[in-house]
Amino acid sequence: MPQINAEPYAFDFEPARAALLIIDMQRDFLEPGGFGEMLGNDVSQLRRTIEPNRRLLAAWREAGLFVIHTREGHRPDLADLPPEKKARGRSKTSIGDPGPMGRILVRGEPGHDIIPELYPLPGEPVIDKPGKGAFYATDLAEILRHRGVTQLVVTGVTTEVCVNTTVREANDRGFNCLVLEDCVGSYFPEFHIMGLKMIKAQGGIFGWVAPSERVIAAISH
Ligand code: C5J
Repeated sequence: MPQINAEPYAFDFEPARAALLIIDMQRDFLEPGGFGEMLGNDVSQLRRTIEPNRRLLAAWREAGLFVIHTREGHRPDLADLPPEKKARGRSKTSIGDPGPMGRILVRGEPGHDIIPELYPLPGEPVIDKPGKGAFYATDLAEILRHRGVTQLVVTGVTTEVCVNTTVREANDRGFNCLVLEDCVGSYFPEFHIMGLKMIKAQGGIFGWVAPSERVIAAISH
C-alpha cells in the first residue's frame, strides 16, 4: 500500500478505495466578475488552486481512479434555500437574485457551474448540494458506499467553509480524508492556514494534510 508523506503522520493510501472529491470549483466563486468578487473578495486567492487541481485531476483520470465533483446551489424555485441563509450577510444581492453570471447559486445558471479548467467528464458524478457540507441532503454517502470508497482525497474551495464542513461530515461517517493544501483555498489567507491546522491538529482529529505532488507521484507510473 503506498504511503503518502503527510501531516500529522503518513497516510496509508489505497487508490482503489479512494475518491477524489473536488468541492465547489464554481464560476461564481472563482471567476473575476462572479458573485464572490462582487462581494468584495479577492478571487486570486482561490484561482491559485486551479492549476494544481488541473494537474491532479489529469493524473487521477489517467490512473483510472474515481472522481466526484460538488456544486453549492439551490433549486430554481428556491424551495431548498433556508430563508435564514438568504438573509444572512444583509447583502443587497443574495442567493437567488440576478447576479453577474445569472441567478446567484441557482442550479442551471452559468455562475453555478464548474469552471471550464476542471469541468467534469461524462460519467463523473456531480453532487448538487444545498449546504456547505457535501453529505447534507445529498446522495454522496450512497454513491461512495456503492463504490466501496473508504478514503477521500479532498480539494476545492473554500478551505474553512465547504472543505472543512465536508471533511468533518466525512470524519463522522468513518471516512479517512487527505486534504491537499495547494488544491484548497480561501478568500482569507489566515482562514486557509487555520482551516488546514484544524484538520491535522491533535493527531489528525479530522484527517491528514499533504501537497498534491505526493499524491500525483503515488498514482503516476
Ligand atoms: C462558501 C464554499 N464559502 N463552497 N461556499 O460559501 O465554501
